[in-house]
Amino acid sequence: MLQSTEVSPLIRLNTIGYLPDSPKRASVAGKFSRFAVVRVRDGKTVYEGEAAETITNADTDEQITIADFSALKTPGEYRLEIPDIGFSPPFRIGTDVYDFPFYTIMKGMYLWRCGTAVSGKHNGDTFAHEACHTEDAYLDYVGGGHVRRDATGGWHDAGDYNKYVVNAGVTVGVMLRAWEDFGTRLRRVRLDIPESGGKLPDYLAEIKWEIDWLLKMQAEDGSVYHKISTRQFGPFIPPEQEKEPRFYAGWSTAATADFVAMTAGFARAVRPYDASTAKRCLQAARKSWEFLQRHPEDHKSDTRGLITGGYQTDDPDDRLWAVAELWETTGDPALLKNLEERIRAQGARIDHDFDWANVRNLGMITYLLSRRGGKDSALVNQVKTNLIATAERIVQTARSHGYARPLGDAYYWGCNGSVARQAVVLHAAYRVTKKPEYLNAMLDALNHLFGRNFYGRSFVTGLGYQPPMRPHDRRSGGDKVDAPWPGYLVGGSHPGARNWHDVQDDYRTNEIAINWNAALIYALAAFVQAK
Ligand code: 9MR
Ligand code: 9MR
Ligand code: ZN
Repeated sequence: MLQSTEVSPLIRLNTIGYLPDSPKRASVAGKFSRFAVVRVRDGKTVYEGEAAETITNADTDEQITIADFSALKTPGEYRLEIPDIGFSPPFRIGTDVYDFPFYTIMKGMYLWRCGTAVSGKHNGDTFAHEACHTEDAYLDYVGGGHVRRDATGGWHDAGDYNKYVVNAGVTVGVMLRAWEDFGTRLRRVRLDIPESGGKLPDYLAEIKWEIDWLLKMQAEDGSVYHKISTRQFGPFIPPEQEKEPRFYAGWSTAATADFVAMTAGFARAVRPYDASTAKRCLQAARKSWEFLQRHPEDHKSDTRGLITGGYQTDDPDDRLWAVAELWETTGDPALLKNLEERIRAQGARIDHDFDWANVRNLGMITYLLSRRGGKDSALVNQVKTNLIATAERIVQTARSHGYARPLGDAYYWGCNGSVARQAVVLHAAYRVTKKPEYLNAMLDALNHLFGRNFYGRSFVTGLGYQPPMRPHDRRSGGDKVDAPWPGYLVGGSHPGARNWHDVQDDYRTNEIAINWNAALIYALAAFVQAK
């Protein structure tokens, strides 16, 4: 066949690789009739196939022809070879293909830690910073004068160093969902973090780093401050060099409700390992839940003077999620009644996609999958029907898209995170029905993010073929290492399918954020092998 092994940008597939027994499809933006799979080690052809269907892909304005090599199941490292087009990037087939990505992306969470020194190695480079933001934070904007009250710790939000409770909500919520769904395997995963070898599994220890900060965001009366931030977004310098004062922003009911959900959910997860932390978290959750009962109004944070991330959002979905987690942890029948009223009032909806502004799905799934008795079975059936309908819609959306993107042609700020987060609804539907289509659509999400996309590139720093090199990340832009900090999913193309720019200034498409990483953690957790 061809002489050189030059990679053709027209062949787009998962450049991390495929599980042996899963579907394996590449999207090719060019005409061909036959293709081969060749082994990297010796160039030997191990599989030959014919072009499958051609899809007119509207969002990228391309004719995409599919090369299907699902029948190849032998572990190894391969490339596609297509006459007159060229070679694909190399990729693997193996049961463990997602183990290192999972490790790296979880390590990304660790490297996001604030208030402490961090250090990690990747590809021969060391990524490190000294303890940062050790003076968090001042009460000036919440009526406490220029007085410091401890709010150190937690993860930086994104490419900026601020800390926002609402975005922590969907992040911790999705990570705890992964723990509930895949905990038996996640328990065994080693992350090589400072807590490794301690009483908590590494996965929960990493989440605890965020929870310990969140507990400091609770005020005396049970309300929860909305964020900790500088007055304005700061420059691209390492975090320990950022000496601008950081302040509390006023409480919000959305942040308070998310706090309830996170601490109640974490209490449940951590209870078998650490009863005193579980107790502390549950007490905190109850206190904030009681505050919310005294404050039924949707109260937004007063963030005047702190012109950083907003994360302002209506609270009915947050309150639903809060009571769902508190009920699941305690079994209190009054909470179940409250939850079911909210579910009815919100139409028992399962939303097609969701992010920080809408956490209803998390509460709905907790309710549906709960093994606790006393639920209204008619309501349970309604939720189940809606869940399956939404999962079917996601499967159809992926099927009719040239790159099998489970979010179809929706492109918005952070849409790569939403592509990965589709896995949460899909897996809930899988638990209820056991239909393999739902697992396959979860894999479609991973395939897309790791290279089966218009760019033929990985969207995760440090992983896969031609990953992002200039993310909007203050650590990456502010240190002396050429490579960006590893293990971060960038936000993704928008407003259209062809608007991603791997340029540091392009924070609209090339920033990184904890909520996007958490979604990818969930999708990967479903498939980690964890030997
Ligand atoms: O760098 C900021 C990024 O982390 C935020 O996500 C983004 C949107 O809120 O804002 C970025 O800051 C930009 C600011 O909004 C406008 N001036 C340029 C800043 C980029 O350094
Ligand atoms: O993810 C957020 C996105 O949904 C919003 O449209 C956008 C503009 O408000 O803000 C995004 O969140 C950013 C936050 O405001 C500041 N930290 C970085 C976040 C990711 O870009
Ligand atoms: Zn910090």
